[in-house]
Amino acid sequence: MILPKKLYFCEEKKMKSMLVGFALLLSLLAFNAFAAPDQNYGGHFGDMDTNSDKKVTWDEFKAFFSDAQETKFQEADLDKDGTINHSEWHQFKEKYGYGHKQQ
Ligand SMILES: [Ca+2]
Ligand SMILES: [Ca+2]
Repeated sequence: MILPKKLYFCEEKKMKSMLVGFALLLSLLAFNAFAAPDQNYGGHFGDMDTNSDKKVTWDEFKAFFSDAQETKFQEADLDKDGTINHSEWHQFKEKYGYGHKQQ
């Protein structure tokens, strides 16, 4: 079926407003994800370091925390060598108040 040109134009406009709506919805979802409370990164270093090389890699980190954020990993990696060592981990936990519950 061949549509008149004017109708094509209408459809295109509709598509555009749908796309705008979709983009709005996506940004709302993104905002909600951002506003959601942080995961509690209160793990013990030894539990995260599954191969016991005294370094926690991103792979170990995300295996330990199911919804780990890479930004948090990078933040904890103070010397930016791509792994988290014991002291970096403690500084990270202290900064956010994770852990240090049992004393
Ligand atoms: Ca390790
Ligand atoms: Ca590091």
